[in-house]
Amino acid sequence: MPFECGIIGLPNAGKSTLFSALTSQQVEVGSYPFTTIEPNKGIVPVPDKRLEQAALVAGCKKITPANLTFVDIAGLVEGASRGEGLGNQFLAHIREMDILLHLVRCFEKPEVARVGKDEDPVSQAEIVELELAMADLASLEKRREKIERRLKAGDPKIKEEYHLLQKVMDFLSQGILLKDAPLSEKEKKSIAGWQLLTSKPVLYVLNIDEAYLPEQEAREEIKSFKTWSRKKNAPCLLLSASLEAELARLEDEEKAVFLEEYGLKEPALHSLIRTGKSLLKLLSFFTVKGEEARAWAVPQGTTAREAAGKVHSDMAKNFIVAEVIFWEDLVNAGSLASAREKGLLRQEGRDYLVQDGEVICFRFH
Ligand SMILES: Nc1nc2c(ncn2[C@@H]2O[C@H](COP(=O)(O)OP(=O)(O)O)[C@@H](O)[C@H]2O)c(=O)[nH]1
Ligand SMILES: [Mg+2]
Repeated sequence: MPFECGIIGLPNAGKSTLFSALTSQQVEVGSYPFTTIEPNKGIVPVPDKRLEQAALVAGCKKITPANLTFVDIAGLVEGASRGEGLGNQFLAHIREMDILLHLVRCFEKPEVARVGKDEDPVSQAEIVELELAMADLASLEKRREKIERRLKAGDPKIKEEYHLLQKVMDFLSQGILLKDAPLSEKEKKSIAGWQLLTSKPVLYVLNIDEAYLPEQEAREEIKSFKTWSRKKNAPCLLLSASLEAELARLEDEEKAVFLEEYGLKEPALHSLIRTGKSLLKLLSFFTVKGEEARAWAVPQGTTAREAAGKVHSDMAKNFIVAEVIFWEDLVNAGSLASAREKGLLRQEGRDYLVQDGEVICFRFH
């Protein structure tokens, strides 16, 4: 299953506009356009030039990029944590996501109603984050009741969990999201299973008016939003969703002209995917087998055996050895056979930590 990135934000922030732009955008990787699994879910291939080059020298005709799934989550309204609007249903969707793209409105359009009393982006983002924090507090409250019953029954093992729970609830009550809270690695691991909304990594995206693009550095509300997100140590990207949607409809040549006109280097999708990948702490390894070159996105710290299991569970079970070469060394060698002859393929055991950009041939029984 590809990693899932949920697009959240207030109603009319431009979430659906961005979603359709992202999922209909042809990325220049092979001929694999996005696939829609559900109306609000779109699988987007991760553009990767390294895979294309490795495929070329390995003689693979088919290129299968790694994927990222984007999910357009129905709008959040104030009070969602108390069940307002789509309330609980909406929160359940967010719970399944690996990462959140928090889209914040920063465009003028008098005919499109603003939700939230305050106009400025920071206040809008804070409304959403407060709802997420309240939802977490509500679910932690339920957990606390259960734990208190076990404490009364004299279960000593539960004490540590109870302290952590109190600590985490204190942070939330102070308006600190758990992703920003000073917790130890051990504590983070313990709460990972609690399915909390505010512990998910967040990428802030400011949906700016296309008229602001040339003067974006000068605008106060943009500057203060950037400062706010920097304080939280979170990445923040700027884009115009409606411009991206227009861009997505164009042919390649027209696209280049359009990008230049607005002084943009590339479609926002590319930087979104890059930022998403680094936020998720993912790396890509490649397999070139027969006709197919394929990229696999896995968490940093994945072992050779785990990587094999990603390709096929039997390969992990019957793992013998991984033959590893950095993609660029393969490209320089000209072919897999020549790389092997020159002894450029390293033999690595099951516990070897896979590195980003490696081409791997797995040997198994
Ligand atoms: N000017 C401008 N309008 C936008 C932009 N993004 C969305 N809109 C408009 O805002 C309205 C709400 O957008 P939508 O994507 O449905 O918002 P959602 O409720 O967050 O899904 C629509 O009328 C869009 O055309 C933008 O970047 N610039
Ligand atoms: Mg929508």
